[in-house]
Amino acid sequence: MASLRQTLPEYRDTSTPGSIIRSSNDLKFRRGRKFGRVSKLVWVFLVALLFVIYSSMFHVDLPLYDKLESRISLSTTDIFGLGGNVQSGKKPSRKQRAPFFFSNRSDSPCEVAFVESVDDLVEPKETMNFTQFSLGYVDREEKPNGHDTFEPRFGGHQTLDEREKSFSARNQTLHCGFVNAPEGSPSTGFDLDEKDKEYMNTCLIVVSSCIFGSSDFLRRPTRQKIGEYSKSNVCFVMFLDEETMSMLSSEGQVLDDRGNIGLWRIVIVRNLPYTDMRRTGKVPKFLSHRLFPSARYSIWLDSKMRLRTDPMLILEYFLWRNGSEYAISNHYDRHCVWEEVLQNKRLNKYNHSAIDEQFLFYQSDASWFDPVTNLTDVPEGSFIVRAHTPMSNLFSCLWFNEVDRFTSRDQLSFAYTYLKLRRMNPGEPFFLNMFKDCERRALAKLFRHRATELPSPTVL
Ligand SMILES: *[C@@H]1O[C@H](CO)[C@@H](O)[C@H](O)[C@H]1NC(C)=O
Ligand SMILES: *[C@@H]1O[C@H](CO)[C@@H](O)[C@H](O)[C@H]1NC(C)=O
Ligand SMILES: *[C@@H]1O[C@H](CO)[C@@H](O)[C@H](O)[C@H]1NC(C)=O
Ligand SMILES: *[C@@H]1O[C@H](CO)[C@@H](O)[C@H](O)[C@H]1NC(C)=O
Ligand SMILES: *[C@@H]1O[C@H](CO)[C@@H](O)[C@H](O)[C@H]1NC(C)=O
Ligand SMILES: CC(=O)N[C@H]1CO[C@H](CO)[C@@H](O)[C@@H]1O
Repeated sequence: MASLRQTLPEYRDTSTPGSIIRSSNDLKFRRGRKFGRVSKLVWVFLVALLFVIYSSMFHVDLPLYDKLESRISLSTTDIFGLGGNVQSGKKPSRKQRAPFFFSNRSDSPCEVAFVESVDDLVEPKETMNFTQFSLGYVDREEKPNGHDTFEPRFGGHQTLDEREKSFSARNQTLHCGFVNAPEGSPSTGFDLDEKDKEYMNTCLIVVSSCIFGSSDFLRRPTRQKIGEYSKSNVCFVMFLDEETMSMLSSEGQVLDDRGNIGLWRIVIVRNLPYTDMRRTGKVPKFLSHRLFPSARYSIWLDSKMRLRTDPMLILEYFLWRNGSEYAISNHYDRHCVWEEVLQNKRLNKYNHSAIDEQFLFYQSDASWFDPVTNLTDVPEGSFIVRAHTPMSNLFSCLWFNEVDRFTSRDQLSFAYTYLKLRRMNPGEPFFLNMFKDCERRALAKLFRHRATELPSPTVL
């Protein structure tokens, strides 16, 4: 209880219990001894009542599942990562967790010690020990003989055997989106203009984001924070579908003569590969190494954020400074995959049986995968900084394939994909940097998504 009091100093000052104590003091002052006798009875009653409440709350041994569920039910429902409430404790429990309005809001940014200037930045030489191998990508799938019902898919038709082999960090050709249909069939989607493709082929460093289905506003990077070097050397690419583009136009956001809105170069995506906009958004999110084949580095930014840090400083801080090849922010609240599952189910935004199927598959595939005890961090995922190294590209493809095969909730597959990749390649390091969510907040200002356009339920 002492710790509760320490963590909640505001409770006493601002809430009703404080004022009750004050007014009963006033009463005592006026009524003297008589009140003293009455109050003894009141106290006995209160103590008994408190005892009943206490034992009903804390002495009942819930099964683990219920415990987790009750933990989660106490946190508010911030599945879209809008940062409305943030808990500070690592292991939230009923006893520690305060109602969100009393909790320590850690949604403020924390110190991020970027270098002073981009002028002296030097990209580390290739002497770093990144695992080397070469990846090829399945480019086209032919219709198998005798399969009249074969339907071409953007993600292709990877077999479970191919999936298993794809986790090996070695020279290989794997599925990684952009799988074309047989000659003569319509495209599988994510169609881009040739001139956009040409431009994208020239990019060496990319900052990208997307808005599909008019789900958000366009947020331009803060110009004053982006240096001259980045303005002329970094590609800022915003992927939009036609619907979003016409919505933005109707709101007065028009392309300049270079096809930009502010720093963003607008790239229109036609023929979206999935009806689920969330899943379509995973294509630019995970597959920047496919979209920008010459790029050495990429930064992914969810559309809910406005970039306000020079991309070169971001690369230096998250990758170069400590030799990482893939950096992603930690989830501020959920540190356990199983909590993530329950949260997704509880909010009822996602098809329960699809989530169950995914987890049953993971548990039967990998005896080591125990989502309750392997408290692997859940990525927040709205900000990803990547060197386009073989391991980083392989991980991106594997993660995309899980999202393509199972649910589009990428936090559910992150830990499994990462752990499986590590276990299948014990000798091949993957330099992952999971940084604190507050660091992400220092780089980019967070907004709410367009309120009217929350993803429709059960879209899997
Ligand atoms: C909130 O938490 C942070 C770190 O966890 C701590 O530094 C800060 O002092 C806390 N603020 C309050 C008001 O308790
Ligand atoms: C690379 O490997 C060498 C030898 O194994 C080691 O001395 C060096 O510290 C490593 N460098 C990095 C950046 O991990
Ligand atoms: C993998 O590919 C690289 C270049 O494509 C080649 O140099 C290397 O020998 C290959 N490794 C194996 C084990 O085949
Ligand atoms: C939910 O998922 C299951 C299993 O993937 C599927 O059979 C079912 O059709 C889905 N239900 C809805 C409403 O999408
Ligand atoms: C880089 O730093 C982060 C956070 O301090 C750490 O989690 C990560 O493991 C480090 N990466 C490497 C390759 O040292
Ligand atoms: C990758 C990893 O840490 N796996 C662990 C998950 O939990 C099981 C059982 O607790 C351990 O045996 C695994 O090593």
